[in-house]
Amino acid sequence: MTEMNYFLNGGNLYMKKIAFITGISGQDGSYLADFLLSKGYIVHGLIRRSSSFNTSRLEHHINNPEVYNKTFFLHYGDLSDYNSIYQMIEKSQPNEIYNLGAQSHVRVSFDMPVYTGTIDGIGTLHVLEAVKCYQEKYGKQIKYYQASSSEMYGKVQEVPQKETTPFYPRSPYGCAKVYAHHLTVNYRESYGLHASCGILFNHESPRRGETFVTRKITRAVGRIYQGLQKELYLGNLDSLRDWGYAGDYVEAMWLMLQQKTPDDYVIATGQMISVKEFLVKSFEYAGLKNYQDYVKIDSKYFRPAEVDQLLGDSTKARNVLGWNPKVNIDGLVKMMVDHDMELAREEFMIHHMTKRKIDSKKYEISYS
Ligand code: NDP
Ligand code: GDR
Repeated sequence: MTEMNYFLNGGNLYMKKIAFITGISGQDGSYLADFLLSKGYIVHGLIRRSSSFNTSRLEHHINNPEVYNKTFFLHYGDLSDYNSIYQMIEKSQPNEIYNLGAQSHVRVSFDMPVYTGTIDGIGTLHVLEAVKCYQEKYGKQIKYYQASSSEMYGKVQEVPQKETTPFYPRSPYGCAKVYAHHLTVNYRESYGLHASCGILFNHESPRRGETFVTRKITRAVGRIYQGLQKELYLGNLDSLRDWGYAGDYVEAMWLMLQQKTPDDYVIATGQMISVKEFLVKSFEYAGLKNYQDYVKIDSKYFRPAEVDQLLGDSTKARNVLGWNPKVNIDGLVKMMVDHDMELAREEFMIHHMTKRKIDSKKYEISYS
């Protein structure tokens, strides 16, 4: 234990809280790491070995010598590998675990159903089992957060969806998340784990993966504006989603683990718009009036079964956790388009300086 593990408050010395995050290199994991470090936590994260860099969202911590390997640590492991999970828990001795790691792309889950089930379903079981074994061995409680999803509601049984709405998943991803959700509830009821599920509706940001529809759109807007891309290929424009801002949603995860009693909560804005409306808002905000001039439909982006609409009722989270989203849909569009206009401007400058020919197809083709 070094002085980094303690903090002073009112003349008293306190231990810093320790958090362990799976999926730390993803959108939510990176925002959660920022949030917990700002609250004085020591943060440990699981990353996968990859042949290329997969830590770009964490560079600000990795490049900060005040933080890296002092209050912010990364460890190699994989959700498919129980051993790596248990060892990491033993090594970091966390107070809180946030299980955010997943194959999180719904369309891809139809191509890789077994892998998705293994990571999102059995991977969750690995973490829960490791927490249970650690608690039994050391007698120390670890609070557990499970990244459940609005995709569990799939073919929605009521509108809006709340904690008591029955699940009807429509993809291997949704099915795996239902299994992981029920496992978490079961470990809470069977072994008394302080385990909570956040049923989060879609949340986005400038750090959103570029094959999710909102980011795919805002990236294209920036590149079309700069003349780097001519067309944007999309699938179903009629789906309706309740889109919020990821920065707001990670706060809700943390609030759940600060409660005396574990429970499950819907986290959503309560506003729903279509993919088409998101398109119009993004193109118009950038000053590109007619999205139809650029957008083409490609059937490869359709899913074998679609989730037509998702709208969340987060009354419970607002009342019990005191959680409220700060960013609405227009704020989200502005934040993402502003960011991606700047990114595309930098890309254009690189083309300009290196006199490299612009290959618009390079930006137009994506797999999901
Ligand atoms: P991302 O896809 O951005 O991040 C997923 C993370 O999981 C990445 O760090 C990824 O690592 C990691 N991961 C993938 N496979 C494995 C594996 N086999 N072992 C260990 N880690 C793995 O997802 P988000 O940040 O958007 O979402 C976080 C969680 O919340 C996920 O569980 C997702 O299903 C869930 N969720 C997300 C919602 C959203 O709208 N964003 C809504 C509801 C739930 P790498 O960087 O190497 O790929
Ligand atoms: P979703 O997000 O499936 O809701 O899952 P995504 O952005 O992939 O799709 C939203 C809707 O847009 C339609 N769509 C397209 N989607 C993608 N990815 N690419 C396209 O070109 C395209 N064209 C239209 C989709 O059909 C869909 O209806 C996200 C993930 O973050 C999950 O991990 C999370 O659990 C849920 O949100 C809540």
